[in-house]
Amino acid sequence: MEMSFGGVNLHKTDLKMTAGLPWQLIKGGVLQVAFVGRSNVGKSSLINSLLGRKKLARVSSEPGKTITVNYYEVDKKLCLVDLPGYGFARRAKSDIGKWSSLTENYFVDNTALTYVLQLIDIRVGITEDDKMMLGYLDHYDVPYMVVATKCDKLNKTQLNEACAKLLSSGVLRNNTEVILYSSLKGTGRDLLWSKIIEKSLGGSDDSQ
Ligand SMILES: Nc1nc2c(ncn2[C@@H]2O[C@H](COP(=O)(O)OP(=O)(O)OP(=O)(O)O)[C@@H](O)[C@H]2O)c(=O)[nH]1
Ligand SMILES: [Mg+2]
Repeated sequence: MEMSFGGVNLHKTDLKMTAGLPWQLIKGGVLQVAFVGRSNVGKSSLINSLLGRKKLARVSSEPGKTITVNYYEVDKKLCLVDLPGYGFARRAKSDIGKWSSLTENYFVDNTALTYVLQLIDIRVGITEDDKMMLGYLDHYDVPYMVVATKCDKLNKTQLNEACAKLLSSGVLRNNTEVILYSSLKGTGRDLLWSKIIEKSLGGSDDSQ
């Protein structure tokens, strides 16, 4: 498995910070790429897959596993930031308040944030909660692309249909890029890394 992209050595990764309260959020320093999406969409799995690690970020079939903002620093050049999942059907009101204050605060005056990966479960498509998140991203004027997760669960025809539906939903910004990903199989890994490097560090991926 490729462990270096664009001069970034993935072997040098560690969990730098876990923030459960707004004042613990990191607003400067090493560049950040944030991962957002509803609970269970596969954020933590995606981070593990990208980093070539099995259990760095905790994965669970129980929604709501990640309730903190977790910063995974790679080679002192880049932080992959796992934000708490949303989709609150079974959550207490106090949890929703905590989620909002942490998530909204994360975007405010965060000069280190370069790019957001908005995860959408390819089988589910864009939900009402996703629309709220996309609203935040528009409000804070953050550039984003979409990572369609769990692509191993659909066949090619279904994938094409689901993708077309995403792109014609009218909710995404014009020209939003969509990358198909499977953390289970590693599909999309090289492509997504080259995008992350391009969007955050601005260089081209010279590892190929
Ligand atoms: N088949 C398949 N399952 C996946 C994939 N990615 C994640 N999953 C499964 O989806 C479930 C949720 O994954 P997580 O990575 O914990 O999701 P999360 O978005 O971090 O969830 P929260 O921490 O609750 O916000 C787990 O059971 C994973 O094994 C994928 O690409 N393919
Ligand atoms: Mg998680």
